[in-house]
Amino acid sequence: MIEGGRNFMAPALTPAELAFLTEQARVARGDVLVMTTLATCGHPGGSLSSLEMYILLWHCANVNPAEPRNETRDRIVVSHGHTSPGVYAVLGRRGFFPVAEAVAHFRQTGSVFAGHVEQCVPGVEWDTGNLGQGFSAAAGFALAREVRGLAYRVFCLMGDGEQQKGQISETRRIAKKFVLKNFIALIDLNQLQINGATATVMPQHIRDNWASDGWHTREVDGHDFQALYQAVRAALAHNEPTVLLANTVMSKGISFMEGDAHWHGATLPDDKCRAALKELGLPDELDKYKALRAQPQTMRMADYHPAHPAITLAGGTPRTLGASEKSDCRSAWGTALADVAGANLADPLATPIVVLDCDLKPSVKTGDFAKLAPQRFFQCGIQEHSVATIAGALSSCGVQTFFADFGVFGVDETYNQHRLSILNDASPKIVCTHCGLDVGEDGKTHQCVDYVGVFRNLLGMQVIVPADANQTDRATRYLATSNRPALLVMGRSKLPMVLAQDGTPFFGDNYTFRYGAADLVRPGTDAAIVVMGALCLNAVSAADALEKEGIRAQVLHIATPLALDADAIKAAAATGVIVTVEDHLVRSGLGISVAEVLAQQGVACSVRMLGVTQYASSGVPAELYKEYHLDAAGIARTVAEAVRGRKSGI
Ligand SMILES: Cc1ncc(C[n+]2csc(CCOP(=O)(O)OP(=O)(O)O)c2C)c(N)n1
Repeated sequence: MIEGGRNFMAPALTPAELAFLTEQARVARGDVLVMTTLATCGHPGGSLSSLEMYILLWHCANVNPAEPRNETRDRIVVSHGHTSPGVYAVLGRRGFFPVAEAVAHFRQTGSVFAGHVEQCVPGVEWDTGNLGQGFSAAAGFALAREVRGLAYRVFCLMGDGEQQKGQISETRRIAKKFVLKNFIALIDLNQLQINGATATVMPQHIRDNWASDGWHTREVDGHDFQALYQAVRAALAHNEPTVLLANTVMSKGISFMEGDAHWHGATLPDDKCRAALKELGLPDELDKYKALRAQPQTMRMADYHPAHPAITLAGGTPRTLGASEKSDCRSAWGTALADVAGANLADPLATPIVVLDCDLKPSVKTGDFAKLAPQRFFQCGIQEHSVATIAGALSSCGVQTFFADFGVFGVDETYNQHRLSILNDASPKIVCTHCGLDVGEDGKTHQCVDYVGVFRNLLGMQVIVPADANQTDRATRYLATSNRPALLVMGRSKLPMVLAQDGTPFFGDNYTFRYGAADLVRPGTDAAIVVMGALCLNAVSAADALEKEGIRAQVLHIATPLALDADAIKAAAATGVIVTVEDHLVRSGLGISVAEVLAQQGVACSVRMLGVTQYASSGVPAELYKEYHLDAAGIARTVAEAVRGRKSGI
């Protein structure tokens, strides 16, 4: 075995190294074919065209199979994650795990060796296969290196069909703007994709596209180890992002598979696999691996436990606005963020805080932070898909990452990017303003009324919808110190503070945000208004009006709709009437969540749900609220009807 991990220091590969790498390629080709034939599915074509690049990088980069998560390691990200057979074969042969385990159990239920690469496999940096996203994740790793002052390199491998994905051009520009040094992209130019020739499926000008975005480009033979080695060395010598355009052949090495798009995602039957092994001069071990596949796996996904980087941040000094003050929640978030950043700026051990912005700084109130820490504020333009993925990757590298945006873009536009961040155990903080009907006059294209419904599908994601500026302040400090992914939801309007019965701010000096805790703003025994977010004020006004009619309605505010306090909901149900109130689609938000808790607890209670029931028109938020009975009068009316209905047995 030739020693690996030598950092591309030597001027050239030695003949002994070349011979070693060539032999690695031969046996790895056999691994790819056997594992895909055994699984009867998978992607041999691209695996075989990218194979030399994988072997070269994992052999020469600064990686150590004994310490696959060492912080100083070079990051090798495979964005065309369907080439997992090639990745597993190479990592196995490089000593990250026994290659036989991957060959035998590829794509088998319970195994870590999934159809597309996942980071439960030692050596894999990011779950990919949603084409275009791996490159953004790689940019996130490169950005983390700049922010944290580390010295690793980032290599990202992609397919040529993958270049059609718009997210790649977003990332290209971001990488160029922030001069992400030692960031090298390699494109497997095998000129084929699922439906045939890449030029026919979608004509593109790959080299021109990269060059016009300011990347240094260089062509190379993707199957020639020495040429690849020299190209990588030259790229590393450049102090700017470089792309290597690697000319390759799909299914390289197997005469009857080469250059045929069919083998992008088709596997050889047994007899053809045996013939291919023969052509490679390898022993026919198909039957041996068939027997192994029937044996128990030793690398199971269930045994994989991701290690979250610790967050070391002080929460700063909470700020309480007085009973007579008004503020929008987004200003409170911006002020609290800057305060937290300021409180930690001088501490060398504090986790760095980064804000990613998509041309909305004045509206999403990240200006104070940008002034305070300009080197940690990244203006990324209107490129939300890339930014969402970069946020996820950055957050997984010991950087507390805030992605601030409008709800429609930060939630709806970027759902699959966040989903992949979650699959990668990342912990981005997504901060969305202008949510709900509160965005008002911008109209339905900008009314994000599904933030709970959409994000409830992201397992592990926290969703926080504060009631007023004071609760926003505390929630922001909680987010800054949390190592779990989260969405902070805010509207647009300036509003008064929620007050306790004694007239002081309900979320006052002694209040601490706790995820999953409900806020009993008003006690009451005749009915319960269970409300989410800034509509809490209307709910309190409704409760005050109802009291004058002799109906004592409690107001239970829920800031964490995905983590309901079951005891608080049961207590609300004990009144006999629950009216849920939300600036969100009724069918997927708070009301449904409350009903779910009641059903799970076996509690019978009349529930009426107020919220958005259709895509609304433009309009002043107060008028839109009135239309959907979400103003104080509408809430009071609904509660009174429900209470009367209950008493008369309706
Ligand atoms: C965003 C996205 N859209 C579609 C797919 C389905 N898909 C998987 S591979 C592939 C073709 C990729 O072509 P290329 O990058 O050239 O890879 P190669 O065929 O060389 O393996 C497609 C369309 C996907 N994985 N991700």
